[in-house]
Amino acid sequence: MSFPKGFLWGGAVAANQVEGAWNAGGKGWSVDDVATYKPNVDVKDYKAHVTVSSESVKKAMEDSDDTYYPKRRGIDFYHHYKEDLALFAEMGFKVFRLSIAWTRLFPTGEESEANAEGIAFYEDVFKEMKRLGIEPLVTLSHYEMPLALSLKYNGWTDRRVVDCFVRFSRACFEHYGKYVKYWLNFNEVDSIIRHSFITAGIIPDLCGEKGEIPCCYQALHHQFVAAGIVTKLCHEMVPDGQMGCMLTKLMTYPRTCAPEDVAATQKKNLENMFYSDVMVFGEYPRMILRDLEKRGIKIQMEPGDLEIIKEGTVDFVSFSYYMSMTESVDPNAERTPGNTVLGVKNPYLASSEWGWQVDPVGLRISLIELYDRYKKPLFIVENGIGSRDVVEEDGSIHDPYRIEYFRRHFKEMEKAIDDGVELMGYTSWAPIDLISASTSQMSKRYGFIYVDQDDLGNGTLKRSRKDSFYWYQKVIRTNGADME
Ligand code: BGP
Repeated sequence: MSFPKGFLWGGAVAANQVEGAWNAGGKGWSVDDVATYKPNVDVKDYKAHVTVSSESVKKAMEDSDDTYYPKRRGIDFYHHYKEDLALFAEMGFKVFRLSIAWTRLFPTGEESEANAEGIAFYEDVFKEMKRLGIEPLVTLSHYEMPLALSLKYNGWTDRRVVDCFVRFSRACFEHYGKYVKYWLNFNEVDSIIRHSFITAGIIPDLCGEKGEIPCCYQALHHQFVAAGIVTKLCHEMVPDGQMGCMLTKLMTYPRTCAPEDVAATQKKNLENMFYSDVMVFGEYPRMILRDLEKRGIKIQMEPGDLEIIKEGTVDFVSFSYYMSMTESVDPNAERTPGNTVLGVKNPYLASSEWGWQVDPVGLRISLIELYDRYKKPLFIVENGIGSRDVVEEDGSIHDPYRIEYFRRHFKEMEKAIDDGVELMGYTSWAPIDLISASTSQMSKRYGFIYVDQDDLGNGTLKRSRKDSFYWYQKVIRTNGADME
């Protein structure tokens, strides 16, 4: 068996990492607009890159020089979207995943009406996609909270943000429901524990005595409630609308077969899947609630919350997959970074320059595990490798390492499909070079399309096709039959 007919091949980006034009068209400040590029900080120390304080946010807002705030400029997709979509169409994309910047529609998050210019921008984007025959897959929230909500309410820790998000989602369904059938609620909903600011607008020093972690769980509960409400809304407002959840699939193996290592690994994997468990099964897992209780973390719930969560379960399960790691109870075990995590090194795997361990078989294991657990169609909505590329004198870009990464992962997807997994589609991260979510680097490149811009924003923004562009085009054309 090979890839099913109609398999949705494509690519994925997020508004804050590509659009730029951060203050154009009536857009308000978003949390990403204060994300800082830190050239002197080790790129493997992800925490140092994603951590903020009231002080650093204030300093960034006062800084009108955008050099060290790359997400403000992105790759200027805002003005290049026609050219970029044409390149995706040339590769044969069936689907393109993008997000809607909340602050383009609601600059502070609290306006009663959506900003007309913002509405018009995405409408044009979707019309162009339809013209090109590319199906949109839209993430409602991909690290794009209005900064005003973060400063006023400490982000999602405050219940009132649920209403703001529902108003935003309603506007999206109302205006774009005729173009968009596939929706995702929160990108990597589990990431709140790893970077609470970009995921949920939480500024740790505003959490007071309570501390950051309890704030994260409270915010998460609000996101679960919001997810339940908007899933129902999507079903009511969007013809054939489907809502998916989205998790970071952090594959963890036991470092040894010592039962203690296996037990520690099991705990880690259960914690990783807790978020999608809630959105698929419509209830908090008992063991997670018990764990929170033991840690003294109390979530404030309002009457009716659990019913909302129960009634608003998702239609499909999507996830990102980049790397795997191992777990060990040995405190001296050597560690390595992954996607905003620190895990124990696996001696059988090679790592990217950023320390992420490349593990295609782990993708197959993840697909089987998630399908067996949820029995819902799966969608891989992020997968790729960040690498430095070299532009040759003649302008060509040879990236065999990228082709190799994708080929090995696609072969494992094919095996999982052959084993019976229902896989709707695949969107690579990212089809075009963009600003890194964690380190705000431009030089950590993921694309099939090269963008001429460096970490400080120098460059012409010219788009060029890498070798991998033609390779992915062939894969799509043959629906995965030719990966050579
Ligand atoms: C995921 C995020 C993306 C993306 C990707 C790669 O966790 O959903 O936004 O950027 O990771 O991470 P990075 O950009 O840090 O290399």
